[in-house]
Amino acid sequence: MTETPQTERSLVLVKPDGYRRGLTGEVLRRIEAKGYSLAALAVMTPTREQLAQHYAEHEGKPFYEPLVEFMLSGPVTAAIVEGHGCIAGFRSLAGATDPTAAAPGTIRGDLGRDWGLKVQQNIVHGSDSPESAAHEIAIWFPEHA
Ligand code: RTP
Ligand code: MG
Repeated sequence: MTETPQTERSLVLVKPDGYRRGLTGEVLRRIEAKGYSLAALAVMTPTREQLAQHYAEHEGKPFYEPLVEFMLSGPVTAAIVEGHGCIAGFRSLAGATDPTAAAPGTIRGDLGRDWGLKVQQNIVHGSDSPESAAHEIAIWFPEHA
């Protein structure tokens, strides 16, 4: 398949729960099976500073501190996903934030569950708009910003 250049990009993370559970390959498989491309891929241990920037919109919310601690709990895999419509398309693949409510067929619906913790551990993150994607790509892949 060919695609015109200047296609859309999304920043996807396989969060520490996905990494620990060995689901990184399964998430990447679903992204590729959908037809999107991986433009960059790296396993990394995020810093508190990166997470403060990434989750700035949630600062002050009750789940903010547990969310940052959870994201610091182990490696994540960061990816730049590429393809027309991939921002909405990946969020559709991911499913609802709450894995209990997420539809079967989605990553969170098929592979996630409520573990009774302070914050939802829901396997993946995906940018929610072109503006967030640009902001998040600059945080995780400054060389691709
Ligand atoms: P994401 O940013 O990770 O793609 O997820 P999202 O848009 O579906 O969810 P968002 O509202 O942006 O929340 C960011 C992450 O915070 C955790 N969260 N836990 N009440 C809770 O336990 C709760 N609320 C939010 C989740 O890990 C969520 O993905
Ligand atoms: Mg979000």
